[in-house]
Formats: sequence, C-alpha cells, structure tokens
Amino acid sequence: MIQKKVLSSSDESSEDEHVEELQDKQKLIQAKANKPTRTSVSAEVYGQFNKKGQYQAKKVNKSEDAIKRIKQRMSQAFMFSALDEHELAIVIDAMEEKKFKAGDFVIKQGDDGDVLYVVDQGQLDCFKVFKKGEPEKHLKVYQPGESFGELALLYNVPRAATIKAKTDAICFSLDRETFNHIVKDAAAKKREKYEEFLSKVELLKDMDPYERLQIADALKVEKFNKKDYIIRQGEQGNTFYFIQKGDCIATKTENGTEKEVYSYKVGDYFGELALIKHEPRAANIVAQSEVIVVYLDSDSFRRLIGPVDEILKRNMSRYEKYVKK
Ligand code: 1OR
Repeated sequence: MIQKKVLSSSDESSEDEHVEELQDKQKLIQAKANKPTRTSVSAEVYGQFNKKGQYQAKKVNKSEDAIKRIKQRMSQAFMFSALDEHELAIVIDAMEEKKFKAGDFVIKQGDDGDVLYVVDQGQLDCFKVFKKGEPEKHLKVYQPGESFGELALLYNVPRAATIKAKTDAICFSLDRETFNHIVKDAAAKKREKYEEFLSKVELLKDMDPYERLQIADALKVEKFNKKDYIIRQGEQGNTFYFIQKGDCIATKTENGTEKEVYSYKVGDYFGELALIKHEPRAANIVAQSEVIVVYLDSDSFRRLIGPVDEILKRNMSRYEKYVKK
C-alpha cells in the first residue's frame, strides 16, 4: 500500500534557470555518452517530469528486514552521501524492493527512465552501444551497494546504457518524484561543485568523465589550519586526500628529528600508500597554510580509484628514496 503526505513545495520562478542548467548538463552528458542531443527537451517536458511542485511523500510498505538492508546499502551508495537523516528517512520510505532473474533486463539503453536502482544482492552487467549499428560494449559489473540509473533522472536524458541481471538479483528502486525532491539537488550540486576541480587533478585527467563524477559523489571535505597535522606517521590510514586549497608538506620523523621530505600543492594527492600497501602511515602531512582537502574513505578509494591504480603504483616511486630503508 502507498500512503501519501504533502511535504514541501519549491520556488517555480527559478524553473527556467534550472531548465537551462539542465539542458547544458544534458548536452555535456550526451557528448560524453556519445549520443545525439535530444531536441524534444523543453521547459514543458522538463516541467512534466521534473517540476518541483508539491511533493507527495511516498511510503512503500516493506518488512523490517528490507528496511535494514536498504539502510545498509544506502550508506554504501555514493549517490546518497549528501543527504541528512531526515532526507534519508524519506528516501528509505519511498524505496521498493525489486527482484530480477538472471538474464532479465533492468534498464534498456534509449528508453525513458523513471527510477534509480541500488543493488542489494547479486550482480548486474552494464552494456552500451556507442555507435548505432555497432555491437554493444561491456562496461562494468554492478555489485551490492552500488547504484545505477541516475543519469536519466539527473539530466532528463534517455537511458545511456543497458543493465541486465548477470545472476538472480535484488535491487531497491527509487521513483523519479522522490529522487527529484530529495536527492537530485544535493547530488547534482555536489557533482557540479567538484567536476571542474577533479578534471584538473593530474591523476584523474584521463579517467572517464562518468567515473570522475562518481568520485565527486563520494567526496567528503575537511578544513585545516596552518601547522595542523592532516596525517600522522605511524597511524593506521583509512583515507585518501586531494588538496583543494593550500599547500602541505610531508615530514618524516627519524631518530627524534622531523625532516621535510616532500611538498604538495593544489590538485596533488596523498595518503595512498597506506591504503595500497596496507601499512601504517609512512609520513606526516602538515598544512603550510589554511588547507581544504577533499577525501575518499578506504572503501570508496578501492571502488573508485581502480581505473588509475596503475598510475598510482607507478607514482609510488616518488617516495622510494624516503620509504626504502
Ligand atoms: P541511466 O539512467 O542512463 C543506464 O541508465 C545506467 O548505466 C546509467 O544511468 C548509469 O547509471 C550506468 N555511461 C553511461 N552510463 C553508465 C556508464 C557510462 N557506466 C554505467 N552507467 N560509461 C561511460 C561510457 C562513455 C561507463 C564508464 C565506465
């Protein structure tokens, strides 16, 4: 049974601005996804699908067990990382459990999309046809805790890829209306905020823009003052950092003396060694000015940084003269 409750309404006068923003986004994503721009998107269409009028909160009845599993999966799915407790509760209420058999199509490229999925159990393949007439290419396998199907909802474009269950699978689906009102603004804002910065980070510059956007979803931010220790040598390491503002140095303490061994500027990264080598922090990282860092926890690092793993490993040699005994 679905119960409905009026929650909020938003300012419709800014809708045209939103449309423009979205259309730009749409062009960008379609260029990235190698698709012709859909000319039918207009304020009307946008309004029809995405208009933020009164929101009818949706409550899909489900078992305690399902609610527990949704909470767990949502804490892993990057798309929801910008939500507060109240917003999370609304999204959990609206989610619906969907079961698929191996071989079932969950999403077909080119279709209109009205839900986003979070994987709870099983694996799903992602395929894409890049040029009409060419065979589809296998892009990735979705695992529990990952989400897909967000592009159609975020940018009001047709499905950019096909998702097919590789094994029997259970997913939680979230409807477009709840997504638009609760998740979309925060998620889109976060992507916009970090997209440009991440595209300039040397380490990530050859990464697929779609994958870089997922890093944006997962980032957390922290501020430090001059002389603060961001990392302490010898501690266990669970985070990987990019410098968004300011300068840092790495220091190593040996025989009671602390020596500067490396310096970092905006766009540089640090903290990868402990995560790759499963060893304690090999050096201190000290802020040399006010510093803003964005960081990934170790789980996100492992899931998202895979495509640049080789570069990271190659770059590890920059520390060799300090880490080798
Ligand atoms: P959607 O709503 O378009 C299909 O439905 C979903 O496949 C899409 O959202 C994403 O969640 C997911 N390009 C486009 N969509 C992708 C891609 C992708 N990977 C997963 N999806 N890639 C870029 C190809 C140029 C793959 C990058 C590795």
